[in-house]
Amino acid sequence: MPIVSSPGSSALPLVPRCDLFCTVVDNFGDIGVCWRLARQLVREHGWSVRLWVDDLASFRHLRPDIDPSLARQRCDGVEVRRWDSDFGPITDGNAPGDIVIEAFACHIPDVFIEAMHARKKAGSAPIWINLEYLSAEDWVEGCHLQKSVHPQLGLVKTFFFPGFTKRTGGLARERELLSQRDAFLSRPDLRDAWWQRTLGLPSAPKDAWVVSLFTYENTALPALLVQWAASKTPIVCLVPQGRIAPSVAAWFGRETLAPRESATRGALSVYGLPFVPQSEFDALLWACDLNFVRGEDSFVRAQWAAKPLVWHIYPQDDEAHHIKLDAFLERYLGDPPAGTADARPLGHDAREALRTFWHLWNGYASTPPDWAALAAALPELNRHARAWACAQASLPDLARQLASFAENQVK
Ligand code: TRH
Repeated sequence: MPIVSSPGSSALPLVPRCDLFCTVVDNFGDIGVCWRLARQLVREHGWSVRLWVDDLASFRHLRPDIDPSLARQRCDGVEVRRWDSDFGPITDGNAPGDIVIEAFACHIPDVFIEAMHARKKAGSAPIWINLEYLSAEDWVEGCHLQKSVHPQLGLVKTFFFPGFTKRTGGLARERELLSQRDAFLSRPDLRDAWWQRTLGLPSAPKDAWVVSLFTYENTALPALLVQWAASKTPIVCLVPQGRIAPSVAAWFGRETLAPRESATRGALSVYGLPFVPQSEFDALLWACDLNFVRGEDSFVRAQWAAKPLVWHIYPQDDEAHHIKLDAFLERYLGDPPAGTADARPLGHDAREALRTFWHLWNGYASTPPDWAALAAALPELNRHARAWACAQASLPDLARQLASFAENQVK
């Protein structure tokens, strides 16, 4: 479709109706991002949101009360619709709302697009948005809010890019997120309660580094586990059920590391974690001193946790993800903007320890990542993580930007 710039047309009602389409490509990031956004548009912006999902079984991992057998259900004020391969004819029950969001360039049904066109002919074209994947690359600013026109139907689609600068669509951040985080971090009793609830331990371990490990399969893992086992400071590693847990179990000579099972070698203790509902995922990140995360949504949440993080980026063909990873590192390791609380530039050693560790964790070379160098930098990285979160929080969040964009289309 040709890129143009032209505004939308119809007036936005008091309670805008939004259709948000989500295709689950794999894992949990696609539905993780969409579910978070749907809830926030309802709770914080008063929208009526219908979330179309093609894989409710995956969704159920994040939200256990989702019933995959139901074509239609309500959850936290969001109408969740099962997006079957046969969308069926357009009726009053599935006609396009005022805003249509296709997440990550998923293909919304032709019959639905034709119904959007019918709305346009009636003088109220829906605002059509393609929500893109997150990237820190420079070109994102130039593409954010670019428009293209459907060659046959004349419908205008706007490309909405999340990002880390004020010329992008921002990051998902709920209104209460940072105050909830700060309450958790300032109250050891909340942290202890989390340990009791999640692992049945009486309290958070003292004098140990606590690390969460939510990551894809990784050939660098055994070398890291060896270093952790030999660490001077004890390491407590929490491993959610999923893609990395079998490799951790295998390193201990076991078949599985089920929830609440543990294993110890030298200074390293590992605990299997249940896959928690998404609403409880932040607490896991807050409870740790260092978080290994992946994909998109956990990567963003780890930044809001204001703790040091190691990102296992989603691998792409031709190593394209390395460009994306380096673009983020460039921003993240840069000096915090003036005026950011507790902002001091990171020292050279801390900066390079993190950069090198991330590179090796993401397969840039077959050298093992250097845990000792990263561990030495953790206090400084901790301060930096807080300054980064604080600077990012000064920008408007993704849902707010989407809502403002939709409102501005009709002014
Ligand atoms: O699961 P991911 O790897 O997801 C993706 C998808 O693969 C997608 O196709 C790809 O394009 C994208 O990454 C970049 O990682 P992500 O994005 O971090 O999503 C994980 C979600 O799972 C996130 O919302 C947090 C949630 N989660 C829980 O709710 N409970 C848990 O216990 C854990 C470990 C995660």
